[in-house]
Amino acid sequence: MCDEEDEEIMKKDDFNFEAMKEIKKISFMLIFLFSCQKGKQLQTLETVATIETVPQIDIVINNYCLTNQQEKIQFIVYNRNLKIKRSGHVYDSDGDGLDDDQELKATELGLDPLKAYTFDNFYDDLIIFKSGLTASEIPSLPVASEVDADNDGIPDVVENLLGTEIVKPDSDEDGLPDLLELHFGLNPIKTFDAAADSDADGVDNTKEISSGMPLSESNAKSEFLKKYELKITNEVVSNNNAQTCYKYTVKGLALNPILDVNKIQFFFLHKTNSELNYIFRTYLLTLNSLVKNNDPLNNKTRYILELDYLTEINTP
Ligand SMILES: [Ca+2]
Ligand SMILES: [Ca+2]
Ligand SMILES: [Ca+2]
Ligand SMILES: [Ca+2]
Repeated sequence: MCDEEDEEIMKKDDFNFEAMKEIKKISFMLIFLFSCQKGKQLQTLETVATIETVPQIDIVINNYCLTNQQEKIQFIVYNRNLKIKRSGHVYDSDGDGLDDDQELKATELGLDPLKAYTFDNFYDDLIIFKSGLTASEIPSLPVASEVDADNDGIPDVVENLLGTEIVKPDSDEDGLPDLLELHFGLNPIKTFDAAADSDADGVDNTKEISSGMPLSESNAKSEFLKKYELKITNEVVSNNNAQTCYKYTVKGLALNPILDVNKIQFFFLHKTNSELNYIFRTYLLTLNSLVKNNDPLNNKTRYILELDYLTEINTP
């Protein structure tokens, strides 16, 4: 499948890969169209599941505590192994930001949909895919290390290629960190797209991401999407002179049932005085260790998980 939505995202995804372009000047669009043509000849994984086959989880996060000098700004959670589209669920088995189908269609690269780093270097498959490089050119990439000065999940050498800043997790300061923008097909060095409404449905891109909705398919008139909209609430559970503690409740995060472990990405943003602080953690969710509640009304399984922010999330 090479749907219009994906083409649209790639057209918008035109940020600066100058360093890579110097290695080989190939436009992303051409590469993408080429891979789509190839994909038509391939057998693909069954990546779109029906609504009945995907379980959901409710997550409670306790002890998110801020001092008087700190201000709560933003909280986002998403499942790196699954995306929701109007047509159904799309799987990303290795959680690298490229759907299984996209990886299989990029036959010239030989990407492994079960491995985020097919080439065993520090360039994940998403970066390789977007670079426009061919497999034979990959060894010519600058030698990488895991040094990640701003601890945002993108090594310095990769940030240099992307044109993002190595000491700022949110290079364009629009409230969405670079890695999150990459995973959702936004541009990490242009501020306009966080507040833009790509699918013109009245919900801006930041709100779409934080409610689990697709950025480039209108939410309107879609019963399927309504069923999967995340409900996130927070309440103050203690408040004294030194700090305020919150409890976050996330209702209805969709899970990939094919995998034993789902990569859940948490992103907390607060301000200390005027400076933004990002906490960005991947939580590995093992499905068979979870409390399971049946939801006979909706004929599906609902999982429940309670986490402590201080000990289970806010640790490297
Ligand atoms: Ca993938
Ligand atoms: Ca970094
Ligand atoms: Ca940003
Ligand atoms: Ca929208």
